[in-house]
Amino acid sequence: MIDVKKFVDTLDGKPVAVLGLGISNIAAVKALLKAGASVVAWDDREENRAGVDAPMADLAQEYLGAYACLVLAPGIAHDHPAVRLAKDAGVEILCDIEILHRCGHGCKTVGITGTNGKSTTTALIGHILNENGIKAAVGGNIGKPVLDLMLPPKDGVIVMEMSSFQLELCPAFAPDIAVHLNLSPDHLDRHGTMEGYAEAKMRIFRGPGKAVIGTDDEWSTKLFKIVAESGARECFPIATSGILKDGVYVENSMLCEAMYGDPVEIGEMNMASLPGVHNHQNAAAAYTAARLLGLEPEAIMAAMQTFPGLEHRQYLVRTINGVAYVNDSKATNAAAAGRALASYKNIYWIAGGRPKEGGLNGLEPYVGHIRHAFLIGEAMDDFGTWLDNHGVTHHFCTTLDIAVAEAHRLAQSERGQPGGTGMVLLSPACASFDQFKSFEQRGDRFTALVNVLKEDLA
Ligand code: UMA
Ligand code: ADP
Repeated sequence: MIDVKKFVDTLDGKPVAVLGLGISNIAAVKALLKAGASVVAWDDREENRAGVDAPMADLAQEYLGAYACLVLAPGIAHDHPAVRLAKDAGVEILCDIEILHRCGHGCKTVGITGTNGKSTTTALIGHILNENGIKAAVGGNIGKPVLDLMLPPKDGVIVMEMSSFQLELCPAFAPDIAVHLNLSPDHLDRHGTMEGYAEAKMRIFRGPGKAVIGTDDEWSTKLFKIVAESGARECFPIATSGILKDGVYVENSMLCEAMYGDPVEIGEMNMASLPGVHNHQNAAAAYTAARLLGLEPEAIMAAMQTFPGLEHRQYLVRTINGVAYVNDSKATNAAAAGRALASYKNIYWIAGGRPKEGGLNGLEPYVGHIRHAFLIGEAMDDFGTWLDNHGVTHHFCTTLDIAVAEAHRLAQSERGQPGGTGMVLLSPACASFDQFKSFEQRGDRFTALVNVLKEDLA
């Protein structure tokens, strides 16, 4: 656990209000109490207050002007009554990442944001650094609260996945190396518009340092121009489509560096744990960040070869009679699912859950890759209509259990037919919350179901 005493010393003895007792604020409460802060905590769900050893008060009924700050769970909308009270009282609103920053740890920091690929890139950067003897602590939106991390030595690096929600709660923190991958519609219920979403992402570039920015989509190209023209940060573009004269790009699966001169071919993108063009973007970003931290090209590429991949992201669970069963539960929007659909052919596709705005729009180029779709959850009817309109056969399975059984039956029975052996892919293009607690729980269920499938259907 991080020692937050330096932060607590800045509070002039005032209490800290903590709202939302999810994993990051449970860690924050523990760290604050341990460092001697006076804490008043609250969660609107009674079951989430139980077991948290801190004084409780409904913060929406409190005078928040008496508090030093409000530590807010990232998922809580900013129209929550307590947030409005804090704003009215001029009280700072922040999250655990800002607290870590104010502890003056002295380590270098890398922050990774973007709509898709954050966790993969974050884990990959951490892996490359650790493989090369640079102690890296990896946390943030990837699922490990930063205040639960073991602080690396001062020559180590803290690598943090940062969501747009967390960026909005970091008034001062800006990472030494800010990585932005891509931008496509997501979380619009929270940010209102793409402009609002982009504005939140832009916060990662405040302050001095270096910036690594994906330029494969229009929105991110715009962000690149704004940051580069502002001169605030030294900017390095990355791309997977087109050659760059001043950054890092992948062309025909070859990673090329042109950061400080003419392009040089660095190595083939052939790592089994990083399939698909989208992973070229993640690899280019991780490569660039590692270069900016002083590592040599060969050392970075060697470490990429041993990256084990991340569960729930195009993760091969099992192969049965040549049919691969792939868990891509983390694909919670159409753009992410599109990346997986683009990576394979003959797909028996399990999709659905709680749909995002726009549904399956954008997936038109990949309909030819889908052999049959198995639909689940709240999205079933809408996805069914979309697939009908695009000539994709499908059936309604309602639950993941039925979908896995049906996909298995069809994929195995059609083995060896024209078009070749297929693969079963869970890549839902939806949030999980209609039927599961999280995308992890959904992916774990898929894995458990796949692990008990029979090789012989007879
Ligand atoms: N709550 C209230 N009142 C409300 C709404 C919620 O009290 O009106 C309470 C809930 O009952 C719950 C808590 O607030 O107890 C919500 O917690 P949270 O989910 O916001 O926060 P954590 O559990 O700390 O998890 C957060 C990130 N969650 C979100 O941003 C929604 C986790 O990212 C992250 O891994 C974790 O911090 C550690 O940094 C998850 C996520 O879904 C994976 N992120 C989104 C994404 O990746 O798209 C942004
Ligand atoms: P995030 O943490 O941003 O949600 P992940 O690395 O967990 O990203 O990957 C989530 C999903 O997004 C995966 O299922 C994968 O198919 C897809 N994906 C990964 N990297 C990218 C990328 N660079 N661009 C688009 N989609 C991606």
